[in-house]
Amino acid sequence: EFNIVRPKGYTVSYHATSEMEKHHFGQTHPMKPWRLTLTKSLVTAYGMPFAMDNYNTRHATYEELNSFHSSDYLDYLATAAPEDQPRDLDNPDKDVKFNLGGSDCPLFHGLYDYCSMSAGTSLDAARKICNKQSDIAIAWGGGLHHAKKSEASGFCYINDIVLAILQLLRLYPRVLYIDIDVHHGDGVEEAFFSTDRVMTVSFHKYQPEVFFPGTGGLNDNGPKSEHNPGAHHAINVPLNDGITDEQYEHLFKSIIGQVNTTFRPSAIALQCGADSLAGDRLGRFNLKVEGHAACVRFCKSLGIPMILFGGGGYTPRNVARAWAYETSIAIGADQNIPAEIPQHAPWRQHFVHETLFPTLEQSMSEPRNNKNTEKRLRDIVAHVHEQLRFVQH
Ligand code: ZLS
Ligand code: CA
Ligand code: ZN
Repeated sequence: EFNIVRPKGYTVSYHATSEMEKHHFGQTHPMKPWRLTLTKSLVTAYGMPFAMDNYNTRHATYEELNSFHSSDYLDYLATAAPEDQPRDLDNPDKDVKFNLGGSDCPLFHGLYDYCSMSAGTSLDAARKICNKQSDIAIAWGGGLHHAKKSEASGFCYINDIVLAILQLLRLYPRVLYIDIDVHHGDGVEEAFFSTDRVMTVSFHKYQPEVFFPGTGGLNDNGPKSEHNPGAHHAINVPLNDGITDEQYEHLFKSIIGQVNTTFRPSAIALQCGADSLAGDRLGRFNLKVEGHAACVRFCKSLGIPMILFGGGGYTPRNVARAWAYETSIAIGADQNIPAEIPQHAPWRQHFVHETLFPTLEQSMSEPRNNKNTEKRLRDIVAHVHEQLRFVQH
């Protein structure tokens, strides 16, 4: 293909299943599992599978899901039928159990299969890292960071990230979780609130009452009770509309650079939600594929075993561009792949602008006003620096 060869000295594994991509949340729902098909077809059109170990994933077992989620919740998830959805059209979120069946987390046919496949993808990725069979494991079907122990939330039913991190903790003393989805990674943060073996860092749009989920303020650094080892191990980077590549990249490198030297993670779990890109249907930022991908490149440069998860992303062609390009970074082929989408790529018609790197103007008719001042971003970095003084490893 385009001179894409296996990286020397390290292994990248790609975990996916086309079964997952066939599920539908409903006509109008923003979450479109077929964006994974689009991603895979772009990765394949560029010839990247030749440079990776490719695994068709299995379903996670009930016992595996049970390592984080409660049995009550899983039993309902496994048996609830779409017909059980409340029919009160004026108030669709009324009377839903475990937050299942409302408009954000609908019950749909094959829901349990979909969830167990997403989790299976991330668990397989974690196992490859633990067995030292991969240096970077890719699970674009995972990244569902809002799910709670006994509750669905924000399009997420099973928290595959928590399950994967629990696997990593069997072998690695400290895991760094980084979340570049435009939403706050609340479910993962909460799951590891009381341990100092996981540090969570989420970058997100923050505007309580207006933007989901409304948590993740600058001063939310984990419960500060006296005997909680997890205190100071949650870092939040609350941002405003319209942040640019340059600002985001600078912020990301200074924060993650500092976190890396103080926390000294032995493994990294990076949630790459693509709804932080410009032109996303639910997002608010002005990031281009280059700015988003710079985060992946920086994490790779730290030379620590890493899982790349998917997450949000509601403009499928942009999701596919970002995740395909980030796959090329993982295998070290980013210098070799041409920006032009290959002629023979199926679905090529989806990529209106036939390049991997659309400009801001191509991504959205009217770029958002940037409401992030340089002063505010400096204050955020200073606050994080203060927090890290409490962290000693
Ligand atoms: O991070 O804002 C909310 C909650 C509501 C407002 C929307 N209504 C429908 C329900 C109650 C307060 N929910 C967010 C969830 C965002 C989840 C992001 C997930 C992730 O990217 C990780 C995967 C939200 N924002 C937008 C919508 N929901 C939303 C937009 C459009 C629709 C269609 C389908 C359903 C109802 C109409 C819907 C939800
Ligand atoms: Ca985030
Ligand atoms: Zn999101």
